[in-house]
Amino acid sequence: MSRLITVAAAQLGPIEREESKDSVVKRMTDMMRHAHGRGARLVVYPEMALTTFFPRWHIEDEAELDSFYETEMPSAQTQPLFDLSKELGVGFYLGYSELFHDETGKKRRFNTAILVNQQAEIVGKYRKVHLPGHATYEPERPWQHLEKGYFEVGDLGFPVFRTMGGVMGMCLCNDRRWPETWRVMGMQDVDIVMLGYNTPVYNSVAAESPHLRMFHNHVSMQAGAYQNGTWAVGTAKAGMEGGVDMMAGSCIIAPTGEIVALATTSEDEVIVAECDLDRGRYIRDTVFNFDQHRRIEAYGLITERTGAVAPPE
Ligand code: CDV
Repeated sequence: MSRLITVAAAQLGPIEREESKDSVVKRMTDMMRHAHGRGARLVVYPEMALTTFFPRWHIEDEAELDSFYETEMPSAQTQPLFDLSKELGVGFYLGYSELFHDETGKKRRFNTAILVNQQAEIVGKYRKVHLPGHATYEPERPWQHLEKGYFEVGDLGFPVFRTMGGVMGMCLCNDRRWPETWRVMGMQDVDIVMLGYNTPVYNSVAAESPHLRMFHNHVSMQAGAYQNGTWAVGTAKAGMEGGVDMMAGSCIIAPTGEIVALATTSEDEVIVAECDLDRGRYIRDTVFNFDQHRRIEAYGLITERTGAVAPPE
């Protein structure tokens, strides 16, 4: 039996600080309809899809900061996405900022993604593990990247979920640059890794051309896909947002590492590809047959050591 699923990446153009969540959700449901019209049964939205990328600002007012987070999912504001998902039979990946109080009453904040199936049920959750940036205000930066201050490190690992005819995995933005992210899901026989990203076109702390940054964006995902024989869907929040130019380049990547669909704008844009979930099987059975070829006795440092240590001179 063939395992085909048509997948869309629904890239969002800029979301300004003042834009309401209702307005953003309307843009997202418009794209879900468009994707469905092109045959998609699964739509991947960006990281922090419901708001502007607020970690670029040092926000001292706690109430204002909280306004960027979701305390329930679905909520009245996000319900239209779930209603349309059910009506059309389209699953989706959604990145958002999660806020809740734990059993001790402590406020918890995570950079989160959920997976919703074609019956509009939440079937998976992921909390971002690799948080880039810094924890406190750094005046020398042209813009802030306060993810380490606004979120805790994800506490769910990299789970995968058997749904919509395949084994589905999720990560978020900076995670895509780390081979460990991909391999942990590869070790669970993942078929599609979905991820949203918010990446400035320019590096605020080092000289790096936009061309090189787009190369690193794509090469990370292409390598992760190929080395684990999995599809990858990377969806940007793009364009000039809050005075910072954000990278586009949303793409769907085959298990061969080839980009099969690529966004050409920095605006709201839907790209679509038919994904054969068995396309990567030959890779997983041959060159990356983990069971035959991995040598875990040589990989100990990967989990024993965090930072690199050079041998003595
Ligand atoms: N949202 C992110 O995780 N952005 C990072 C930037 C700051 C480098 C990224 O890896 O794209």
